[in-house]
Amino acid sequence: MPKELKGDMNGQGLHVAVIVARFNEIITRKLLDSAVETLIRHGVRDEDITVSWVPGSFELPVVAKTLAKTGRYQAVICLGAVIRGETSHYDMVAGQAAGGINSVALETGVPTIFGVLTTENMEQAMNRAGGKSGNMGANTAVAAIETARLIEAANTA
Ligand code: INI
Repeated sequence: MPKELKGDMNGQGLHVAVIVARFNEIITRKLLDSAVETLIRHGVRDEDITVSWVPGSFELPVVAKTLAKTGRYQAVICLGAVIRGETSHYDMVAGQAAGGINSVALETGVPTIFGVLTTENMEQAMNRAGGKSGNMGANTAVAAIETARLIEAANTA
């Protein structure tokens, strides 16, 4: 029987950093509220969640790296909204945020969750921030807990 490593969805005792971009705050605040609510629903204590605001999605990776390197957090969640209609440098901001966040995860070993919406327009962003397509903030909270627990299981197996 092969051994299976699994991350459970018990958030008790986890310390989670959430970094959120102020750019398009009308969207990102909804992502934040949903992420925090979902973390708490899975047992993460309110006082074990640290929220940091950054100017835009481009700044998410550097703050994520700083927080991940402290060793105080089992997961880091990055939240932002990059909307194509609003900017000509959409591709650069979105690409650098994604690549940077991935690098933080790989360099530090701390699960660093990509919660940056990349959409064509504001309506699509609204749909994914609590509208008809759910809320990506909640998905990031679930991904953070599961990945943190899986890494814990891998390290203790
Ligand atoms: N930042 C975002 O998070 N979303 C955007 O859509 C966006 N636009 O449109 O440009 C954006 N730009 C700001 C960027 O993230 C940095 O804060 C800025 O370039 C300073 O480094």
